[in-house]
Amino acid sequence: MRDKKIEKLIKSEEKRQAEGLELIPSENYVSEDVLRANGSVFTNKYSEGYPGRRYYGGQDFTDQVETLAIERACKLFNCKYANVQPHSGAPANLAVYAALLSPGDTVLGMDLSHGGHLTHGHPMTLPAKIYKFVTYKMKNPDTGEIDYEEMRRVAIAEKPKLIIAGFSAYSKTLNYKKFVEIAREVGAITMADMAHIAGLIAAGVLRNPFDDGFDIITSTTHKTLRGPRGGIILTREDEEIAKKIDKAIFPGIQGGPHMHTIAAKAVAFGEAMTPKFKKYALQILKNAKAMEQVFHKNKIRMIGGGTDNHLILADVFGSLGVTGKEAQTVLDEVGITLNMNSIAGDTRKPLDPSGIRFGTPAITTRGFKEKECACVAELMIKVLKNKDNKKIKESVHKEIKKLAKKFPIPKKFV
Ligand code: DSN
Repeated sequence: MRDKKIEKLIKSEEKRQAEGLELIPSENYVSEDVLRANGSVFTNKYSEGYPGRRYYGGQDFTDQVETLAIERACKLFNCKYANVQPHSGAPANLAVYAALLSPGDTVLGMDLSHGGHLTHGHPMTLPAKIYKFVTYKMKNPDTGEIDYEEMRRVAIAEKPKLIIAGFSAYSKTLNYKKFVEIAREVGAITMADMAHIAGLIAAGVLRNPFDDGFDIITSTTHKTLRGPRGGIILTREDEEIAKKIDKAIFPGIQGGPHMHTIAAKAVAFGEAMTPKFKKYALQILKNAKAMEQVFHKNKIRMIGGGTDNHLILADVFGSLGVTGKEAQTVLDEVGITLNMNSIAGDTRKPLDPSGIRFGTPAITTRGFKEKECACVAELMIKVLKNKDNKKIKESVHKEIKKLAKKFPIPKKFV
């Protein structure tokens, strides 16, 4: 590469990823095939519109790429319509709102502090300035069960047009049937934002919200699904909704689709259809359970009491007197990357909350099994309990580097 400054930074990031352990539950490593498609000449091409209906010439191959991505997405998630153009999860969610709601309409989503996502109505986001968001919460953060009675009461009182199931920091199982039941009672459309668990749903190891009657699924493509940074919107069977969503993405909120990313999405969807991917998804769950058990054994409080998916939210301040920020920093020092996170009822500020959020998608891609994951959990706790002990931190860092060396980031998944 001629740009030596950027080349150096790429190499440094490669080294950081290779030598450390990635526990941020929304991150993963892509295959060299996904990287190749993402870095391909499709980045040069403009193709506003949809396959067969474009506003620019020269679309012979872009049309084929996008059609393949759509077909694979539909097959993977068992639905009729897919829009593969969203640049990421936030525009995917915004497009659904723009397609189906009028300004001032009400949306019911999970409270951010109980695990929901910013795009489900945080006051600082654009959607919250256009629509009215109301929330549901967990009944009890120690079991993680959603308060469906309260959700129903809010839905009847507020008459939302859209009800969202989905999260970015929730480790338990949502009862999709209950969502659909409540939505039907008040005439709302249902949308599942499955960004975090898309890979687990694609592999069939977690339940597909479409099987319980959800109308729409939105997702990113880079988390457990292990594709490029990007988004998708899926519609089970309603052609009218699908048409409105297409219009909302283009020309509604986006211009030219990123065809290189769409090519990479198609590759990732292809990889996710393989038996190997199913095995990978199962291992993600087993690995998260193995980490959960170590945290249990050490009496560290986990929101929801543990995990049913790929992530764990631990109350490190309540259990160990270490703040989320301190935990994130000290674990970074020993080569473990995760993120601080607010927990339900947190009395601390978001920039130094009580919790940490971590998960197993990336280390499972590296080949970690239960044994290594339990070992990582033990090492994490050792560091958290000895955060000012230089010697202990140095020895843990050595262990982490050894593990990273033993399990290099793979290039091929199928
Ligand atoms: N930033 C993503 C996450 O880490 O969960 C969600 O958008």
